[in-house]
Amino acid sequence: MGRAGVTRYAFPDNFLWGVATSAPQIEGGRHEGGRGVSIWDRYADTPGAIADGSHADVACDHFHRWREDIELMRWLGINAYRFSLAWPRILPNGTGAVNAAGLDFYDALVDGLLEAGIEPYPTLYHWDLPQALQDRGGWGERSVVDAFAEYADVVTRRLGDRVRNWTTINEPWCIAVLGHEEGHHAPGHKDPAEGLRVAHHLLLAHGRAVRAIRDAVPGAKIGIVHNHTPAHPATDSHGDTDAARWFDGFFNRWFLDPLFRGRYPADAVADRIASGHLEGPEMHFVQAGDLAAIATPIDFLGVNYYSRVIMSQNVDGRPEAVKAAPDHELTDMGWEVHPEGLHETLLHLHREYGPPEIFITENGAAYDDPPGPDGLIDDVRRIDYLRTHLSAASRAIADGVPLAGYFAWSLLDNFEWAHGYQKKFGLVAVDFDTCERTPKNSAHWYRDAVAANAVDAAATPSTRGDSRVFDSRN
Ligand code: IFM
Repeated sequence: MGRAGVTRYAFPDNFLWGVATSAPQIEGGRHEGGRGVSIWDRYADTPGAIADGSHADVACDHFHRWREDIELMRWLGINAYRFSLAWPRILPNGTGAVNAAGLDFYDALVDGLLEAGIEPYPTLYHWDLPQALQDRGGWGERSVVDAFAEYADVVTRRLGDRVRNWTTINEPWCIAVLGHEEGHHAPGHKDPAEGLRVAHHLLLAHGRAVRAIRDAVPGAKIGIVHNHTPAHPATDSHGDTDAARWFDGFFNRWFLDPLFRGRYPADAVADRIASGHLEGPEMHFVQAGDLAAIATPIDFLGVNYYSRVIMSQNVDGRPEAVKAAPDHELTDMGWEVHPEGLHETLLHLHREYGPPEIFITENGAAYDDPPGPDGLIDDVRRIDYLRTHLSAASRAIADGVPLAGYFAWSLLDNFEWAHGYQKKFGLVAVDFDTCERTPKNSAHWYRDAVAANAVDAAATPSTRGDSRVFDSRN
């Protein structure tokens, strides 16, 4: 028990508390330090692609303010930071000539984190493919796999003396489906057959990178990040149950089965053939040895959890997602707040696939709360979201899941892809005119949770911060 009568969920002593960001969403510095062009630069330059017409040329200006951001992390008291490296900053043409200034940037960031007692958890790829590679066919072309292995080798040989924990790719589903099947993300293609090839090349690139990192960094701990979304049938009818199975196959098992079992899920392959996305019964882009490479053992699975999906069979007999009941809270993304789904997800992944360790590599909520008269952003809904999800995570540990850490998404309000700057996930607000950072009340709450290594099951009414703009000298 914590406060009188309130259940307290404690975490193990060695639990990692972190925050997560990604280079294309916070870094900026588009034209600086020898950086090449990424597919998201090109996509954001396309009229109408980004909801608010913005781009990430400056974003949170982390490229110049990274020291201030480390001070923010030190103030939060966290012991781990998940961030991504910009491939076009390191290899501006995707392969070949290395940009020394790009590697120097991450070298200094890593040193700064370690000096602050914060363990770096870099991700090699969080969606910013060098445009030069896209011009050669991007993730749809098999040669991208060699390019990714080369990039992994270059980076890990430079940083591997200090960085032990490596993540290959963030959310392959989003890259394949949002970017290549549905056209909502860069490069904006709408080609389901290409999406399937892309998914395979991403998985293969992951497997090849695992081997490259193990060669370069003895003792490295390596994982991949999947955005797991549990699917629940709207009713217990056969049609709705099958719609939930369909979604799980398309969204979750299409990635997890090859990674942990060395095969694509047969029912989901059959679904794809039935929908005309595969020509004939063969996955012609899968070559001998690919699945063994994809299933190269990893040390951890990163899980990004935001919500669940409720599935139904529509009048045409097709699977479709339906809205949650009106009394269920939604975030500004329209995603249902469903913390129980995190507990379910963690237990499911542990029992079904048994990764040696699991990290929650992203979890958080978009809410736009304006500052009050005292200047404080009192984002109670975000605090509630974090509290209930952390409670679910703690219960999963008690149930035997080897959950080793939690990274809140995100440290800063940032460039939320096709939504631009309209969706705010940060614990810390960013004024996008001045790039000034102001911790929200959730940042103060998270800081208290980190210090206590525990969360209370009910809200703490007195968690109020002060309204000052963050000044690392304080
Ligand atoms: O902002 C994204 C992040 O880049 C990937 N995971 C989901 C987040 C919220 O949409």
